[in-house]
Amino acid sequence: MKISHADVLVTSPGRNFVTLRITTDDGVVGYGDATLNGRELAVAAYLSDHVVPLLTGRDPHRIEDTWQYLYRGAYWRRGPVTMAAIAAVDVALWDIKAKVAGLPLYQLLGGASRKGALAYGHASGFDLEALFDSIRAHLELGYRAIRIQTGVPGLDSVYGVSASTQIGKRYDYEPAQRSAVPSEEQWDTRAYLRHLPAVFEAVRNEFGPELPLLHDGHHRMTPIQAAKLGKALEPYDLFWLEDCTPAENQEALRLVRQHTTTPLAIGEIFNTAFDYQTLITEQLIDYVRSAVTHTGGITAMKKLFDFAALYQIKSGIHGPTDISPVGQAAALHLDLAIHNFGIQEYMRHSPETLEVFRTSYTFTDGLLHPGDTPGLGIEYDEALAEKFPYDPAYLPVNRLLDGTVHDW
Ligand code: GCO
Ligand code: MG
Repeated sequence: MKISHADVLVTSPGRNFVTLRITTDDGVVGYGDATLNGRELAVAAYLSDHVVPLLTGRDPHRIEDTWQYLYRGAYWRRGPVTMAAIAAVDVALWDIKAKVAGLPLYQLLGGASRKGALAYGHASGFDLEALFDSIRAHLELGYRAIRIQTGVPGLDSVYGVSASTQIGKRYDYEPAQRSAVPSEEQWDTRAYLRHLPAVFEAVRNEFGPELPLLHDGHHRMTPIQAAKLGKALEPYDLFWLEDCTPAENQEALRLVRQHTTTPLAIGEIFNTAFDYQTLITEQLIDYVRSAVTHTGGITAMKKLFDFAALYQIKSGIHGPTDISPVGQAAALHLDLAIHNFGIQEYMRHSPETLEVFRTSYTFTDGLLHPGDTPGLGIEYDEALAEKFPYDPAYLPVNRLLDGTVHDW
């Protein structure tokens, strides 16, 4: 069996996605997600110009060899563009292998370790009333774990709640907007730190002690600020506090860890296991947040989770809507199979997205299941996809109140 050709498919049904489709000489087709929010065309070009020409004629079953060939063979390693491109090839090859075997992909990864993957959704509201309504709506949808984000007094727009409407229109359900340049948001960490504990107190008073609650700090705090927040949130028993610091400086998390027992999740912007080396070996985090799409695919993620498992660290795979249904399906097969599963993010794609990408995954009683269709369980409607041409969209840029650019 040989790879006969591969196509890079760019579409925008509600938001922009890049998909790699690999076809074998006997007509088996595999899909991989290569979407990098706000930098989509860089990955599309990397694939079309430098990866697709290398795939023709290769044996699609040699997944590990192809992964190493693209990673080591490029000489220039790592980085979000390279690793998203490698991920797309890797996931497409796993899709092909599982289709040839006639099995859902999770069976090739060791089989099911659980009934389904506990999912968390995103509740948000500028004020408490809106937040409570959003939590209730998520509970009605069947979610059994919920991330909460609110407004901060004095700030007009805050990550996770609502996008500023200064430029372009709001784009799908997330902060990126369709526009030629990014919008700008404001930030004040001290105001946020003063406000957030009271939000958690109110939510616990209203919804009780059992509901798993999560929160995303989105890389905005210094280590000592993160330590302070983790400590202040301890009475509210968070499932996790996510991305409390930018975390490129892995040693910085020692300080956070010394001061708080609030569980920590990090890694959605990381792209290799090396980004986690200190965090994992020193047990400075509790959950690995990488996306299959941005961290080299199934092959790399399985190794990363096995490494984390040695240190009792669990998975919390990144699953916002900027991961396509292909990337989400890949995550669900891993979630079902690995032993150290923690939780899966599930934001839900728009109806337009789900018409282009038809999925076999299900959400029942708060648990996601990848389905039992051979392969990943994704079909791509190319004719429909072509009706949604690429349209630029960017995540916002963040500034402190004095104008200084800050982590978004
Ligand atoms: C999350 C993330 C997303 C990111 C988005 C950027 O936890 O889901 O923080 O909301 O902001 O993926 O493209
Ligand atoms: Mg996040």
